[in-house]
Amino acid sequence: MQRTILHVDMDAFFAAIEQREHPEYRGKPVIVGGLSSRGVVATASYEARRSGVHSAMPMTTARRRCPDGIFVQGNYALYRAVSAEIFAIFSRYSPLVEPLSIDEAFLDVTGMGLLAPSPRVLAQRLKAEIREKTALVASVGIAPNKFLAKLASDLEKPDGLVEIRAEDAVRRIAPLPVRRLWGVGNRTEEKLAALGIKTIGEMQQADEKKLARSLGRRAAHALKELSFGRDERRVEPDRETKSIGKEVTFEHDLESAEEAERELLSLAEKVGWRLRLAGVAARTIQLKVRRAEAERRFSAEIEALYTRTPLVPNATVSPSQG
Ligand code: TTP
Ligand code: MG
Repeated sequence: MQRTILHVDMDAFFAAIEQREHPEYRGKPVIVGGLSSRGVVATASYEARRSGVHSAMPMTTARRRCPDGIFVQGNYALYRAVSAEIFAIFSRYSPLVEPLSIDEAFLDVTGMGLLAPSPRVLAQRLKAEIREKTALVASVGIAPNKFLAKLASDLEKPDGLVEIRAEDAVRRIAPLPVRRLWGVGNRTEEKLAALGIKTIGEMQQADEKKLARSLGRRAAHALKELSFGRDERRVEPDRETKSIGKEVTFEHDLESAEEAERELLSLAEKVGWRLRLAGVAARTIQLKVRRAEAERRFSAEIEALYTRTPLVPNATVSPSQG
């Protein structure tokens, strides 16, 4: 049966809440995040994004790019409360709501024909209700599966409402960069570029056997499927937490691999504690290292550290640079 999935994602969530709370911030570049010299940007209003400010950027860079910005530490208790309000609205549109983060979710609205004459009208009502009740703006994607719905919600942000129909999917997504495919990060993107694959359309044309030699059979197959807009994953409302982690930002750079190793051990202990507390085991370990912009001296040593033998059987250690 053809499914109808909505992906809803709030626009500039933390920054939009700040602009709602402080009318004098409206229409201005607002940057929310850690304000210490080591802070990072949590998010930025669309006005600030025009100056090149974005999530996860060091706050010092954001200040340089946007000297006239309004910089705020943020009120996380308020953001969580607003998130709860939004999820309460989602639950009025479908019993199948899968939260993805504080401001986004999948809604399986298959067979919700009684609620609205079409999925588009349903999505318009959802957006209107969010706006009325929270004075915030959401972008919505409508599609026959999760992958396409998430992609669609992002296409015309902010205040987007994009529907990708099954019959148009292959053609609609062909011009987009391969990065849009789920699971394609920096490293895969590079490997694909080496094979001359930059767009989803080129992925559609690619020879799967050749792809498999570079990426492995499973990844090659998964990417081929996605490139044709095929994705069978269900919306899982009661999905449990899939990851447990701990991260810290240091006031001063770590100066040696020994120091890095000590911190790593301490982080690993904390994560281990949380895993035991939750009574779960993990399969994949991801390590995120942020390097000082001007200071890359020890990066090779640290790299050697975190690409060492995986800590648990079957674990994959995937370094990701913040
Ligand atoms: P996003 O939905 O990724 O970003 P956004 O809502 O600010 O902007 P948009 O969706 O319009 O592109 O994340 C939701 C919130 O999560 C964001 O407002 C702040 C927080 N966040 C972080 O704290 N750090 C991050 O690196 C990211 C990406 C988000
Ligand atoms: Mg968002």
